Amino acid sequence: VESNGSAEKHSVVYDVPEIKFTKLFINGSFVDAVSGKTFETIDPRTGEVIAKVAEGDKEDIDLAVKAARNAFDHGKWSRMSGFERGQIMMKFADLVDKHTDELAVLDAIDAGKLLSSGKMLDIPDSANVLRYYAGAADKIHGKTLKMSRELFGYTLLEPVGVVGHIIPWNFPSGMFFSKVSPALAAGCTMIVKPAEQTPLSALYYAHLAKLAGIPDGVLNVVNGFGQKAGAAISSHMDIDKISFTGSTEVGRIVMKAAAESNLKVVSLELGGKSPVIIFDDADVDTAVDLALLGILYNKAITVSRTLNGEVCVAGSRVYVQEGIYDEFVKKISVKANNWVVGDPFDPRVQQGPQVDKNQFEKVLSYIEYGKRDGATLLTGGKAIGEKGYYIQPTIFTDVTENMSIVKDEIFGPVLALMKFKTIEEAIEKANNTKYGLAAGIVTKDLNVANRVSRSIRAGTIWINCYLEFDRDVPFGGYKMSGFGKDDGLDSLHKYLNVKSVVTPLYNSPW
Ligand code: TXE
Repeated sequence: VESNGSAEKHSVVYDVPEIKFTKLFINGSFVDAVSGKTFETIDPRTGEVIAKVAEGDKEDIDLAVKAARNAFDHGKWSRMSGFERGQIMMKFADLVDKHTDELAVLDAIDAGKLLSSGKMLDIPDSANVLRYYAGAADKIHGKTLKMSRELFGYTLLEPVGVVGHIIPWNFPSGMFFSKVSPALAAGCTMIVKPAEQTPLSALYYAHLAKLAGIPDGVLNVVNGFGQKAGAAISSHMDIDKISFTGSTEVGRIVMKAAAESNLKVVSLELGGKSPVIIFDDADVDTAVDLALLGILYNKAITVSRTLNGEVCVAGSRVYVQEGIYDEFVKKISVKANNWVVGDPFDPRVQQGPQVDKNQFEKVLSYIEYGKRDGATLLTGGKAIGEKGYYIQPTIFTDVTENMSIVKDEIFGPVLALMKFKTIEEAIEKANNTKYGLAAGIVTKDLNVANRVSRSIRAGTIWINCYLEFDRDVPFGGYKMSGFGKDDGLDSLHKYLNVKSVVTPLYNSPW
């Protein structure tokens, strides 16, 4: 156990297991990249190489799209009954459950996610997301239309076709299934491009999909870099829809490429800088826990689920009303200083490493900007240890709205703490951002909660809670946090086209 002044770093020895799948998964088979190239995937606990993975590029995306188009056009999946599709998806979910331990290990070594969180949350939730959409697969139907003349009109909901999913590294499993499951239920075929930092679990899922009976060509996984494999997806002429989660900058590039190629439909789930507003009437201890949960993504009470701020809805701006501000600052500093940072395999650990060197350096440079701009460091502010990408839980006070630590998405364990007087001021400050992904409100006053929740321009509002995701709750942003919902039945509809059919009711002239 290492002590670091602020928080502690725990280490355990854990051998990297055998990595079974490292190739691309195209048309039901694991294959090398056309170029024969591979890239290294790195363990963020140590900075060491875990495995070499096939590196897909444009030619590989072309092959995957051809397979997906062929599967779609032959109706192997799209014309299978919804019930049958649902049955296969259920089987897929059972296989995910069966391999939970192995999958949680893959995400822990590839993304630095806590093993306990993978076993108890990420992987079981992934299987349940599959089941949720499996249950919807045979309930997809259009409407009978009330026509103004003697016509019979109805709508059909049809799968959009071939989908490209580009996903990030912060939830390698959760993100995979929140994209793939509704698309499968809708009857689409698809290509998934995982993030280059976390290529491993998606390949395992491809293997399980085949075992479950998903026909060849329906689900293809092509690992590779964003500017090559990712760009080949967004500019492809034969992909009908793209579902992207990642940075706002890349979201813009993806949308532009879609517009300049075949005008494929785009949905974007992008960055955030979410506010948590804590009113005077809140219980300060509970509010401190919620604020820490928001930025460090920990749920110590039910189950540890820390993610070191690498979550798009991180509550990275915390506004505390003046009456409880001083007490809040005192209490949050004590808790943050006792936070346990370390190896994600250690069950005592609350916060693992950042995913890679880039993110680690990005977070540390924002901490420097905060200091440079005159903010006060309440806790943390440093890297931990010599090896791996660990950062202390960092809280700044004395921050102003124009500082980059308040404006930019940092995507790490860095919190900006601010004081406010009135509800109007809180609303104005909370909305003073280009993002609009989520917001938290802590108060016992229902009128305040109602007023603030309707005044904040964000896709999700958590009242007296934070990060309460559920598969039936649509998730997505306002403003530059993107558009189009993941989760819930809204997400299923992203993968469906509405076709209108009209015919004369009586005496057709034809
Ligand atoms: O994201 P990128 P990065 C934010 C967060 C983070 C920052 C950078 O602030 O610090 O983004 O992270 C693929 N055409 N989020 O660099 O680059 C890429 O291969 C097509 C928030 O990892 O956006 C990966 O699969 N695709 C976010 C995916 O896009 C391209 C989660 C995301 O990578 C591409 C992750 C291109 N030109 C980061 N360039 C969230 N909303 O949760 C890259 N990609």
